[in-house]
Amino acid sequence: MDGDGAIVLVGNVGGEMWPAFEAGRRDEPHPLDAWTARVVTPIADRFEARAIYPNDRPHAPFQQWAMRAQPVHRSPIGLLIDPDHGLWHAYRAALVLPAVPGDLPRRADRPSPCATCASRPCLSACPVGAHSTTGFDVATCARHVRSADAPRCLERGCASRDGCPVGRASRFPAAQIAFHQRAFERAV
Ligand code: B12
Repeated sequence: MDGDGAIVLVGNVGGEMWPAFEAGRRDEPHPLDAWTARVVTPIADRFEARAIYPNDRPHAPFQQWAMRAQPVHRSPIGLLIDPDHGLWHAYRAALVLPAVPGDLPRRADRPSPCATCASRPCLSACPVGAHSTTGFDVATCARHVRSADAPRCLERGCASRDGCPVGRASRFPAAQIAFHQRAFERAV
């Protein structure tokens, strides 16, 4: 971050977060956001940091911060792609630190896996063609997700995200995929 401070991003990769969330989950609105805040707040307090969350308004530029922090790149479908974990990662919080710690890891320099992907299955996998080189047609996606039409993207997850061959070992478990799809269905 420019200026005196630093931003540390907190994220999840693959399914490793899910058992901890399931164990700490409560019956409350936005349970993942609420659980994240319970986990992150004491850490932020310890470092005298301010916590920002991806769904805070106005939206903070998490993807831009992430591209500065680690070798992730914009994929053709908008999600950032990680060379090892593909599309199976997300951001849960950002800690705004009052000073730059001396031991922050340097950003590694690795090319985007999309640069050598000729077939671009992420752009052709959507059953209703919601992803294209011109952007993401949210309304078309939402209509299909809410319908009873096959494939049932609501339970099975986004076919475009799943169509990417990179980082398959980090694919989210079924329960995590279904949770995020239901949240997406409510958001759009
Ligand atoms: C609004 C939003 C959406 C909207 C997008 C609306 C639209 N017209 O495209 C909706 C609700 C549709 C959406 C959907 C999803 N989203 Co979303 N979304 C956000 C959110 C909350 C704000 C984006 C924003 O405006 N940021 C502010 C600008 C200034 O910051 P930015 O970094 O520059 O943001 C850029 C991106 O938004 C990008 N962008 C443009 N078009 C699209 C389209 C898609 C699909 C995505 C993901 C990004 C994207 O352009 C912006 C400008 O540069 C971010 C969190 C955040 N705070 O960034 C998550 C975020 C971008 N989403 C994320 C995810 C994972 C998803 C879903 C896969 C959720 C799911 N179902 O599991 C889906 C994708 C659905 C699909 N089929 O592809 C992740 C991406 C992680 C990654 N690896 O990159 C983020 C970062 C949240 C997180 N917790 O990590 N999302």
